[in-house]
Amino acid sequence: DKSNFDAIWVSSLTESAAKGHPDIELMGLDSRLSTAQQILDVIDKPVIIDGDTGGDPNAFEYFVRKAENLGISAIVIEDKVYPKRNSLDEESEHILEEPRIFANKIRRGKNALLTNDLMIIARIESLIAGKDMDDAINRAKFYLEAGADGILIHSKSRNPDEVISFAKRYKELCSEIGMHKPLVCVPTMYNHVRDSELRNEGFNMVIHANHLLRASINSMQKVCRMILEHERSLESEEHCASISEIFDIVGFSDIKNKEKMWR
Ligand code: SPV
Ligand code: MG
Repeated sequence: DKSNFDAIWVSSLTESAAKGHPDIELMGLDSRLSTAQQILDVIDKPVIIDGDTGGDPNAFEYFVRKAENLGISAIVIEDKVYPKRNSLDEESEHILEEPRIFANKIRRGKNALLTNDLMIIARIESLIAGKDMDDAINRAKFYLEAGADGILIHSKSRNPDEVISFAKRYKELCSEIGMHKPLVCVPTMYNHVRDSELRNEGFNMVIHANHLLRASINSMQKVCRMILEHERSLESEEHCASISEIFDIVGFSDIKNKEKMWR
């Protein structure tokens, strides 16, 4: 469907950046939950939360219960050691968690849930941390057997070859263990590949993780500069949404129509 997205990704990078913080697990998962709740209050799409490392297994149990209560559809946690660094940073050292320890966190999370309504998706950072494909596939096996509802394979390569070869091996693994769970990717770096191509390679979900925040930063900076330069806002108007567009988006126009109808 080219007219609309299917779900909302509550990204750690963009949630932190929107509040002026680096993406190093400073904000805490309660902040992520509160942002997700604000979104769920006004949007009727499934919400997927970026749960970073998920914290320790005890914290993770509380986190999944709170997310379940809010009506969140899925949580993604990544198999790095707290506090993680953003995966796209070339300079950071990305330290992976032991597969068995991370698998246990997933198991604890799944067991803490009261319903089957919240998916826990395990995000594999092997390729981010410079490990090989065998490491990534081995982890996928551990996590699926621990009850993960899906696998996200992340990559910061400019070329999609590594995620595509993971997808092939993942398909074989799923047949081998008799579990066919969704496969997810985040093509921020290999952004020339189309969603339909990724679907053909076996991906079930594609997350465009940060483009709305990046687009708004560009516009906000441009408009700030224009207002300062011209000492007025006239010139910046064409880069701004109109006030009536805001009224439409937030439902005010709808309220006015209803009030007219019932007056
Ligand atoms: C995010 O959007 O916060 C993500 C994806 O986790 S990435 O920034 O690529 O790590
Ligand atoms: Mg993140």
